[in-house]
Amino acid sequence: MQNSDIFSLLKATGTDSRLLDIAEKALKGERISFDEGVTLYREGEIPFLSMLSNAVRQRINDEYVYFNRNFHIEPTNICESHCSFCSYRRDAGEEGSWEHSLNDIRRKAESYVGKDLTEVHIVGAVHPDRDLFYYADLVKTVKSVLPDIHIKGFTAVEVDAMIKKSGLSLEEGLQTLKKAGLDSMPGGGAEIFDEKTRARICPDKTDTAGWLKIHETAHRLGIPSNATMLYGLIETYEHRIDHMNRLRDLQDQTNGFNTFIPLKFRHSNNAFSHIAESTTMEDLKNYAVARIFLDNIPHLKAYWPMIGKSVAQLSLAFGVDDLDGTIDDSTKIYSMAGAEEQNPSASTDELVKMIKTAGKVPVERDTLYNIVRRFD
Ligand code: V47
Repeated sequence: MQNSDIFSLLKATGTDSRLLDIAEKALKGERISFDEGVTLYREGEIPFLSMLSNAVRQRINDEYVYFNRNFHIEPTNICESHCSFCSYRRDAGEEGSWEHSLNDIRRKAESYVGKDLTEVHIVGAVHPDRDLFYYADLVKTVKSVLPDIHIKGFTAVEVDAMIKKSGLSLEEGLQTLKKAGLDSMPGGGAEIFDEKTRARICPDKTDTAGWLKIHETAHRLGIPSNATMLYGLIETYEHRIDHMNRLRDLQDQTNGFNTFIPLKFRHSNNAFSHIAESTTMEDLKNYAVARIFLDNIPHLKAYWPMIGKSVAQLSLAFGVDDLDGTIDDSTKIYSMAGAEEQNPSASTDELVKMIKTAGKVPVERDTLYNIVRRFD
C-alpha cells in the first residue's frame, strides 16, 4: 500500500487529528517529538500502530526480515551486582552458580567447529575477580578455535567493571578487547535510563551516563553495538520515550547502533516477581512505538528466547525486522526468569517458515547485516 493510501485510510476511519499529524510525519520520514512518542503510547490503538509501524519498517527495511546463525557463551553467573529484575545472578559458591574456565570455553568453542555459524554472543555477569585481561584471553581463546566467527561480546556493564578492575582507561580497555578479537558489543545493561528508576531497579551497577559513554567510546573506536530497553517493570511511558530519545541523540552523533531490542521483563525467580508481566498487546504496542520513534536505528529486534516464538512472529506486523538467531540452547538468562522457551533453539528452516508465513522475505545476515543468503 502507498503511504498516501495509508494516510487516506487512517483519515477515513476517523483517526484522531493528533494521531493523524504524527502519522503524516512518520510516513514522510520526519522525526516525531518526545510528546508525540508519549501520545502514541497513550492514544494509539493497535490497528493504527500496526499500520504505521509497518509502513516505517517497509521504508527502512523493505520486506526483508533478518536472522543469523549464532550461539551464546555465558562464562559465569557469579555477579557482584544485585539487580532486582535478575533471576540469573548467584554469589560465588551458591547453588546454581557457575564459572567456566578458559579450558571450558575452549571446549565449548571446539564443539562448534565446522557448524558454519557466523556469530557468538558472549554475555555473563560482573564476576568479582575477573578483569579485562582475563576476558581478553577469553576472546583470544574463542578466536583461536573459530577464527572466522564474529564475537559480539560483553554488555557495557561488564566492560565497565572489567576495565575498572584492570586499571586501564576506557579507551585503552576497549582497544585491548578489540585487539584481542572483539568485533561488536551487545545492547544489554541499558535497562531504563531514567536515573531515579534505574536507581530503584539496579542501584549498584554502571549508571546511565556510564552506559552511554561506553557505547559512544566504542563507536568512536570502530566497535559497533546494539541497544536494549528493559520494560514492563516500574517505568512510565515517559521513561520509555526518554530512554529511546537518549539513544536517538547518541545515534545522531555516532551512527554506531545497529539494532534496538526491547526486552520484556520476565518475572519468575527474582525480587520483582510480584509485578505482573506486560500483556502481548502491550508488547506489540511497544515494538510499534519504538519503530516509529527511533528513526535513525536501522533495525528492530524481537528476541524470541525472551518473548516466545509466536509473539516474535506477530511482532513482524509491528515494525520488527529481525528475529535474532538459531541460539542452539546456549543461553539461560530468560529461561531462568520464566520465559516459555526453556531450551531455546531454532533451526534455519523454522525461522524461514516463521518469516515467510508472516508475508516477509527471510534473509540470513551476519552480525553487521551483510546478507549471507536470501530465501525468496
Ligand atoms: O541487560 C535480565 C535483561 C539483558 C531479565 O545485543 C532481563 O543482540 C527481562 O543484552 N526479564 C542481557 N530481561 C541480554 C542482552 C541481549 C539479549 C538479546 C540480544 C542482545 C543483542 C542483547 O537481559 C540484561 C537485562 O536487561 N534481563 N533479566 C528479566 N528477568
